Amino acid sequence: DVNVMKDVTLGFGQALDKCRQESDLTEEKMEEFFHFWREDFKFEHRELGCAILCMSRHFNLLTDSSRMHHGNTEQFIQSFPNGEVLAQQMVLMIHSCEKQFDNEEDHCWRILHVAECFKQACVSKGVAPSMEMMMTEFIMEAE
Ligand code: M21
Repeated sequence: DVNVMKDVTLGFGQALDKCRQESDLTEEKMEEFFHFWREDFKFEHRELGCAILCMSRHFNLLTDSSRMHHGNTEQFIQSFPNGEVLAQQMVLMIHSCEKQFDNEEDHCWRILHVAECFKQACVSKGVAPSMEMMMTEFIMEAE
């Protein structure tokens, strides 16, 4: 559900600062990670793919070939409140997106395409959190 997705996004987003430098993702390209859910967000910067790669590594969510580690990813999602309601579905959605872009050899570009595909899947299934929700929670957490 949308609330779980909101929490997972904010949790995953905690690694953004750590990953900015090595991915060259400037604040101009993405201010905060939750902007991912903006309706008009453009998946055009390879740096964002590199940042998601770095963030995923930070949480140990990738295999040696930089594909999603299913078990660790499921556990990561389950570590959030009610995460178990979404864990399997998210892993399946990401995996089906991965399969569509498996021929892309550049990890950063591939992960950027997978991320965009995953977002579209979330929107169609009605599990994408609204920007209003994301911003409210983000501000509350900062206070
Ligand atoms: C729900 C929170 C954040 C979403 C982030 C991006 C998800 C993109 C998944 C990329 C997984 C990388 C797979 C590598 O083949």
